[in-house]
Amino acid sequence: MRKELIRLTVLVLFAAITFKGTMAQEGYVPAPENLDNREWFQDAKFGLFVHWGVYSIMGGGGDQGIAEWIMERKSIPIVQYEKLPGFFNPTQFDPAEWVSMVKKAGMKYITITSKHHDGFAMYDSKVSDYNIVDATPYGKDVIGMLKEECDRQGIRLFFYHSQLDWHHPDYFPHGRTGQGIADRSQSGDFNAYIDYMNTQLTELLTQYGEIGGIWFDGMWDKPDADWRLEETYALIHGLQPGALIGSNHHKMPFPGEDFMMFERDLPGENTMGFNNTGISEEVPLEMCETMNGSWGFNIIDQNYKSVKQLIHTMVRAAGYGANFLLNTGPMPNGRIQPENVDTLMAIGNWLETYGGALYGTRKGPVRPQEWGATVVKGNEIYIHVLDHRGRDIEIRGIPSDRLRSAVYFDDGSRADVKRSEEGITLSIPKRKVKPIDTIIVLTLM
Ligand code: JFZ
Repeated sequence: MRKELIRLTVLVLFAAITFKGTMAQEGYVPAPENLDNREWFQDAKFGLFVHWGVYSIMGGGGDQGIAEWIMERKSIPIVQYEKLPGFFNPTQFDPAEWVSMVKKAGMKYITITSKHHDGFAMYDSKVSDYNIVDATPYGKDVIGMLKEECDRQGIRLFFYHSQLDWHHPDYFPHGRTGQGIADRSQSGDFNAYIDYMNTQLTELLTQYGEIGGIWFDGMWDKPDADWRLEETYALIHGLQPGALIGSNHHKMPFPGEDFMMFERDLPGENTMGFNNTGISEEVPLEMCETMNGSWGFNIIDQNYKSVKQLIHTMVRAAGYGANFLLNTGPMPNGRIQPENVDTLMAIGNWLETYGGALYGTRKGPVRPQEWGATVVKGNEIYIHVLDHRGRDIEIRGIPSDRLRSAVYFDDGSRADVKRSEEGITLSIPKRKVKPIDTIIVLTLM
């Protein structure tokens, strides 16, 4: 009997521990406007990720692969790191220019760091002076300025908000990162930290009108801590039922989350080593990617991906039903790196011609293959051939019995598509092959 009781207690304890992490907004039912926004989100396909903070001044400190993590990677004590805001003066920040660039790039939304792991608020926060208005010579709320401009130009704004915080004294016990920062507090009340975070989130959800949503990151620092997600998610959905919540915890979505994200990997791929979950069928998907190897501004990282490579990733992501959130790390003067602007303009040019085969689509009947990807919109299937290799392409899983016509997206000329037992065979003559993406539109009956 006693043994049984002990066993039961152990079981219950174990269940409580393993459950705590995934307990979120149980029984959450998305509001109608949330469901509408999920459709909008999936139609939008393409957004700009912005990593901007006082770390941008350091430009990675001459190391490849360091940017917004410099505080932890170089073990900079809090008291020294706190000098950075004093140098942050992005006098050339022009929100109108940023948002026009975003529009020309064919992007529909921006996700910007309201607070990264360094704990510095890039907006006007009342609960801490460690923010851009109170602690920098610039003294202006860049997030508020950007939001106004986004509203003016019809771009939605999301906030990346770090749950991990290397600066706040109540972020204790410490997680697996930031151990080398010597002067972090040696005691603290984690619940007080969560209260503080929820207050900052309340500010973000009440000071700037309607926002797109919150992109959480950092739970992985303390996977077993009680993050009180239930409360945080209910708070956000209560203040703005339409706001979409996502979290970069690299697990299947928890209740209360409205989209699932993949960091620097296509859904289902795991080249980075931390995207080893499945793919949710319940919520919209998004993948984020860097233009070089850094999120924040890095002055030596010249390892830029080509326009072709980025478009290919965007199209493959769409083939999985995922949005493409492409990152830039603005410079400390407030301008976007010219190399990044060039890349974005080139992608925008491509989208101007081919966007009709991407925006508003959903994942296709066939999952992305070596040769490319498929997406659907209404009774049309768009076949994006990215890697042609001069061969016929067999595509299984296309309902060829319902096939009415097959034409090139560009000029509407007929494409050579033969029905096969399990799908279709596509022959593309060399003269029809496009350097980036050859698109064929199948219309079904
Ligand atoms: C996170 C951030 O740490 C990073 O600075 C950036 O903002 C990116 C978009 O998101 O990246 C992660 C998240 C988790 C792990 C590694 C990097 N992880 O679990 O090892």
